[in-house]
Amino acid sequence: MNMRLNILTFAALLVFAASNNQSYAANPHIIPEPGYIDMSDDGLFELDKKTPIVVSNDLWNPAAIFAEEAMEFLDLKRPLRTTKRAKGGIRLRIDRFVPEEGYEMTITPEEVVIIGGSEAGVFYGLQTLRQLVAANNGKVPCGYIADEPTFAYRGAHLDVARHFFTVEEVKEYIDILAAHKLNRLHWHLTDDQGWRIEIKRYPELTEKGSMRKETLVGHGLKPEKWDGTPYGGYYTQEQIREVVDYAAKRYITVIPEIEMPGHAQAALHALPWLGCNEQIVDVWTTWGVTPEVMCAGKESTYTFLENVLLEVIELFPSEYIHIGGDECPKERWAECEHCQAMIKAQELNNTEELQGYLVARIEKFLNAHGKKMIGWDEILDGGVTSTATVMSWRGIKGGIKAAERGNDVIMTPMTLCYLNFYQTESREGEGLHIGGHIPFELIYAWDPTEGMSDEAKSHIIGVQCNMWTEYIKDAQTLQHMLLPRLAAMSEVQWATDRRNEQTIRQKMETMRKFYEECGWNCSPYYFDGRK
Ligand code: TNX
Repeated sequence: MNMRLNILTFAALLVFAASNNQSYAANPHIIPEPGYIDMSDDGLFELDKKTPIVVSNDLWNPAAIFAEEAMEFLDLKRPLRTTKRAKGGIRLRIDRFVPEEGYEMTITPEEVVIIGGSEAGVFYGLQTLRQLVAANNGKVPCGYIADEPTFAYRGAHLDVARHFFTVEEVKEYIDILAAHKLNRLHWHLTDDQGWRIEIKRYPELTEKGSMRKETLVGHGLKPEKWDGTPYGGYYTQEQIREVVDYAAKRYITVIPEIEMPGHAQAALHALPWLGCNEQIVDVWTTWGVTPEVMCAGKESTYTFLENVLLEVIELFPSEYIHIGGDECPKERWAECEHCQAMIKAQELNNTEELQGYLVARIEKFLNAHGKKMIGWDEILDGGVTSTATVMSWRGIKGGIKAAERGNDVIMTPMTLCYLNFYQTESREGEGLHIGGHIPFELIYAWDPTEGMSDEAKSHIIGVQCNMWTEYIKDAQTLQHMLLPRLAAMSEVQWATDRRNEQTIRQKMETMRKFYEECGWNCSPYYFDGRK
């Protein structure tokens, strides 16, 4: 037995050593790593301005996107031609024998055939081809690739409440996610420091709640200072639709988050009757956790939340709606007659359970409107039904516990998934950020279902990275925080076979050039060997 294992290990080592010495053609650099690659065929497919994209099964959308993207890498003046009939070229079709989001790609000197399990599968095949085209000026090594994702939910989050990003900037963020084969954008639209989505029923939310008087300077060391500059921004419903549509064309579902009952001071500023004591509060100018939260005792709060959600449901086709639920201090509730009356009426034991009551009530409302609810892992504290999907941020243990209880879980632990954290230990040259330390290598080495029972594993629907923007003020910095760490994240989310420290370095050098050609701002630390 031991002997056999040794021989196997030795054989594996030989293969490994050989693959490390292989040329790019035999071992092309694709991120995230495809499930199966065999580039042993000789020859090249040469893509140029005359290459047609031949479409069947109505695959005009992925074809058109690739036709445009190819322009950048081949320096073309106009997009590639898309057509129903032509010889050779890039040929796209769907076959139900290929896994749902997967694809098979066969490259010969005459043609590239991409067969997807769905439109999305074809799109991902084209994203792989895009990287191959970019790496070698349109010359693609011949061979065969079969690929499919490990996780169905491959998310990235974007906080537009702390700092606002324009429609164009959000679209570019979406482009970056799509190039890494992610399929969910979790859009954090409301928080203490700003309400960013137009709600027709309550125009005050954006009229008053989208603007803060000023912003805390730095980490707020005592004595605290503020910058004296008003800051704001919001999306009209039309702009929201535009972003949702843009993402859908790239097979990304946008999941909106409306924070409740905490992280809602901007809403309380706009509509003071949402709070327990109805005191006038500012749109918050400081970071952290504020005691000013929505009152969970008054019926008017529930009516408000339902009316807001009705408009949100109309705007977002996503099956999930995120209701926040994190970091809700209970000090106002403890002193509030309405909250205390609700605790009594509902026979609850304490304010923790009052939060559980609010969340459960909102979940019922969403379910009745055909939507599923996601909440941060605090929604487990007040007792929640097993139908809610939990976003586990406070650590890995909470996620495992929820999965074992039968809740679906999205893994997004702060220690591995917070891309607002520093990228190097020394922090040299990184600018001011919130704290923490998450280098590329840490994410890359992570196995999100390690040590879990098969039962628990079956409830881990995916993995997400989060981008909180207290210290991320512009799109340049946003991309600097996102890249290259998103590449490591996409390996965790998509790839089945990814732990090869040798090849990932080479692959990332190629990817760095790809980012440059796309005009995306990638940070240097990983490439300089700094972690
Ligand atoms: C915790 S993660 C928060 C956010 C902050 C973030 C900063 C979570 C559910 N809440 O409100 O922006 O930390 O890293």
